[in-house]
Amino acid sequence: MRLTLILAALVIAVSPGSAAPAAERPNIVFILIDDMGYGDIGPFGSTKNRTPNLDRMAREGMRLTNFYAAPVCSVSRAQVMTGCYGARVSIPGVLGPRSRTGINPAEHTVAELLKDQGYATMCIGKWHPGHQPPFFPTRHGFDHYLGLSYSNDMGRKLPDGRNVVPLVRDEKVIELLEGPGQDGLVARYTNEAVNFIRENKHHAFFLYLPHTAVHVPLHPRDAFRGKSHNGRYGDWVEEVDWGVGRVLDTLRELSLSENTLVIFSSDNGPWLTKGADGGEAGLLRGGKGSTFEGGVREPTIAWWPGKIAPGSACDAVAGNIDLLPTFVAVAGGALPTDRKIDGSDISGLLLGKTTESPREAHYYFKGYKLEAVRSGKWKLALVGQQQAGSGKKRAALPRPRLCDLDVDIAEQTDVSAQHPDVVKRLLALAEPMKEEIGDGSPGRGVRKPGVVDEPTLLFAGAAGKPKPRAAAPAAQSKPLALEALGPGDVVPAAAAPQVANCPFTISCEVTPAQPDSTGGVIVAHGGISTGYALYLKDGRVVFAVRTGRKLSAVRSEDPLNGTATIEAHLAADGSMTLSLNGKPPARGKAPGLLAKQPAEDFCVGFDNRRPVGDYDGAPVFHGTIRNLKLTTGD
Ligand SMILES: [Ca+2]
Repeated sequence: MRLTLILAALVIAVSPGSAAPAAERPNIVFILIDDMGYGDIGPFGSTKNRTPNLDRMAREGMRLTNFYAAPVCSVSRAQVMTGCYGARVSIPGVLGPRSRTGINPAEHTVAELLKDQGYATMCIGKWHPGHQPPFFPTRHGFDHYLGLSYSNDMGRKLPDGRNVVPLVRDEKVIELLEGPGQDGLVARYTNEAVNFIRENKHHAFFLYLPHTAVHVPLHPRDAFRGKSHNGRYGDWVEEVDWGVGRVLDTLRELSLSENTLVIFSSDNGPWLTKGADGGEAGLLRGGKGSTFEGGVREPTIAWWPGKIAPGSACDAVAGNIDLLPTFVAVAGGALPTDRKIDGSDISGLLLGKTTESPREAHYYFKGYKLEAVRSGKWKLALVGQQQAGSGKKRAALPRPRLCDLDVDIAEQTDVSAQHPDVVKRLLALAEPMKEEIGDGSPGRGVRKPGVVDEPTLLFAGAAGKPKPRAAAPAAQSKPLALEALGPGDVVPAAAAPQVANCPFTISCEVTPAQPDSTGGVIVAHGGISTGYALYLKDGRVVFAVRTGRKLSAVRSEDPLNGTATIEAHLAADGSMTLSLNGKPPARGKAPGLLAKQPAEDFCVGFDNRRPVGDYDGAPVFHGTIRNLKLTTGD
């Protein structure tokens, strides 16, 4: 650290025009809320939730009204860390507790780049762009970490039956939180943040504070429970507002306000399918999981008294991919030149030097699929978007759909026929990005994720669960020991069921957490060239087989309605059947058996790498999966 500081000082000494002197390097605080909607706080129009501290933050700072995240958690967090679209760094969807992937150690995270500038760095809260040990915050540039490694609804069972999530300090699990154990998280993170600020009051610091709130399950603590006018969701929003107030008050008290840039935002839109437990997108269409504005446009406030104009608003297009370049610029650093960074420095917007976005376009990816592109006020949808990330309406559009967001923020009116020139210009912007990052599968500019061979749960999980390596790799005529596996479990590729040139039957019993669940992977084994998967799509069960890149799928007649036994079979001649609850099966046809063994892991309840089927990114199945069996033979 000392050497780094000396080197940084030397660089500053020889290039005074390009770097901020150490004394002027601002502290940087980024507060990220989970699943908070565009319409959930006072400065963005909420009349239900009382947010006096955020109201004050906005009065003293700038509202960024066109600030974009990604449709889901892990992707957004990867964007914050790398300054790139999540799909570019191979984090296209949500990662489960046993996911093998994470941000590649070769990427330069914002924490690493700020550390190079001599910053003290800490991450407090929900991490989630990969949580196997090589992907811990402490391996990606943070001096210290405290928080839940992933979402608070990704509990795993202990041998005694308790369902817990791990609270990690630095690299050790220090507590397993069950249910009400999560109640104190906002206060705990906030106290930790305040301590970190106090400890570093004489030293430039970067504090990344991604709250576990307000993601379902909702856990406001006693002092806030039942106090808002908007149920427990409002209670938790109001507790978050309290936490923001404490952080800002601490900066004021230590006379650090004028030397600290604080940004507040959310990682994706409100979880609309949770009803009253989810937030609101205000005037925007859609929610979490969607590339409509409601899924990705976030209530964002920037605060830096003396530097950012009080009570101002910025309507230019910006987003969390721009944070890395912006933070590095205000810290006096330089961007890496060995790789493409998608974001741009928006400090000119924050400091009132310009009102023009530095980016010609913003791209809306869902998984590896480019679904829409925006330039200025125009947004062009290339495919039918989903309102809430799942369900109907994700088909090819008869023609791209153009909206003028200046007058149609709710994306109701297609004006493509009136503006063919605009459509042409946006299509021209979209095409190279489809090739580069993806039009359904990874493009040529996608970089590899970090991958571990043997994922761990971070703590000892349910008793009786077979260790992945214990599963028999040999060809079998009896079922593989998969019965004890549940959502989030992974059998590494080498130990996964051997299905090359074998007819096989896969069966299980599933119970979705919500009776109206519409999406989620039940089993995935394979990738873009070979494999098979069982998943929910538009509320129906799909059995898909990929052979030589061709995807063949059969879909259940009936929607999945509560608990169901599922049996899917691929026969020697490629015939496919899919039966629910022993009813006469739906039938389909693949070109034949899988010609080769999938190189990917066998995943339960999610897909840890590239999708086998036509689900988006890597959707997680919420519910239980029991009695999983895979039998080979006709
Ligand atoms: Ca989220």
